[in-house]
Amino acid sequence: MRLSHAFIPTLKETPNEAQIASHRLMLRAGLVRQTSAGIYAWLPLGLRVLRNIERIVREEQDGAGAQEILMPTIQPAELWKESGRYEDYGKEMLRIRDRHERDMLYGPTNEEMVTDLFRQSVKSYRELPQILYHIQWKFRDEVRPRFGVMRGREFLMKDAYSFDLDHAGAVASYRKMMLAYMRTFQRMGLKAIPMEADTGPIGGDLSHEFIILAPTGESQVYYDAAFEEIDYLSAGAGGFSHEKPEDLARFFQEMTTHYAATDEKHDTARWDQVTAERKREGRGIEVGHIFYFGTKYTKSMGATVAGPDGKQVHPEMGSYGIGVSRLVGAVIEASHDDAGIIWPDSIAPFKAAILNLKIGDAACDALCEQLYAAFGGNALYDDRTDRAGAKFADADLMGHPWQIVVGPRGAAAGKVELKRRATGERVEVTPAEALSRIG
Ligand code: 5CA
Repeated sequence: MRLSHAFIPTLKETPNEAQIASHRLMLRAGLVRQTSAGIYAWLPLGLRVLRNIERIVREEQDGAGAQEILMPTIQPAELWKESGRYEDYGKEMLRIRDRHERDMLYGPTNEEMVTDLFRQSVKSYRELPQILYHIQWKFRDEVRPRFGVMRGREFLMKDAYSFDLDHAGAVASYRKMMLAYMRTFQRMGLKAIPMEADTGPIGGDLSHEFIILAPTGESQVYYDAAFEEIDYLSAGAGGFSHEKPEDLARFFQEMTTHYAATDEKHDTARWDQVTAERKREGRGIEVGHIFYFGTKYTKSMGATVAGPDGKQVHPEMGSYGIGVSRLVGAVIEASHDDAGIIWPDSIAPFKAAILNLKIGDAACDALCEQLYAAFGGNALYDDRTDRAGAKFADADLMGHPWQIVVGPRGAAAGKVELKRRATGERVEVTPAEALSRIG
């Protein structure tokens, strides 16, 4: 993308309404714009990040054996009347009436709808287990939407739903999803800690929140630093495979042995047993939440399958959410400095920015064009006629992992300056060397 014609409306001033770093930076770097309270339009730079997060979430869900579907945002009220949640959900639910006076709603979550799809089609225990997921916009009429996309009213969620014949199967699905989550967050450069949680309006009796530390988090959290040392991605010794039940058991054991709790579940007696240098505490942001609730929905909505003995049984369910749009803000909370965003490579909107310090200089222009072509669309080319200082500031603000700075003196000698955003480290290299380092 060429910056001279890109729709990336950066702001010099800090917007008044933004109270936290991620909200400020998302507005200043031109990622999003608010269109109503808690509702945002995603502009090209923000959308590219959102898509990258979606891609990682999707790869890990697929890798764990979940199947992608796409359910609508608008749901019929009848389904929610069946489960009993139509009244319970209260004012958070946006209720809509269509031209035939039918009660509809903008989905805040999809337990009812997925249970309906399941009961229409799955008839035998032989078809189990099933894990279905989608990545779809939700609406919750939050009392206090705030902090930009972190607590929006409309937000993008990945929600998965598991169906198993019995409790043991449901527990295996729960553990599989938990492992997929730890892998997902690690790939985004986040240290997310699973913490036992309350189940709230989703219901059930087993639940974990996935929390990352950030000063602006909404709850106080406590955990053992042991979590920070675990590598969920390595397949070798110590790695976990979601296909082996013994690995899943070992994984779950590890996730539940080390201490981790939010304020509500904090146990000072257990916390006192964690040695001082391993204690981590601070504010936490919830980026995911998983629930096991057994037959809550299959019973209330009459979903059954024929069991091995021919008798009808209600499958056991769990649901598994990731705040996809919230993650954009959460990653920024975890990774920024005074100058701007610092994107992890895996979700950055572009691999690199190319800064042409002298537009019109034949050597600079030629070199930049050559580099830009080599990225095949995965670089942002700053081809504006602005001063160098403005280009540096915008590149830092937008947070590209790499900056390739092309000035007239260097270009004449066939050299560029390569800057790593995270460390500030700069080296003078040939364009070929810059490309190979960026990879
Ligand atoms: N049905 C279950 C799991 S699929 C569910 O809805 N869980 S949830 O309510 O915990 O939401 C899942 C995730 O969505 C949360 O962990 C959070 O990361 C994100 N989320 C929830 N509410 C909001 C909101 N108002 N704005 C942005 N993200 C949100």
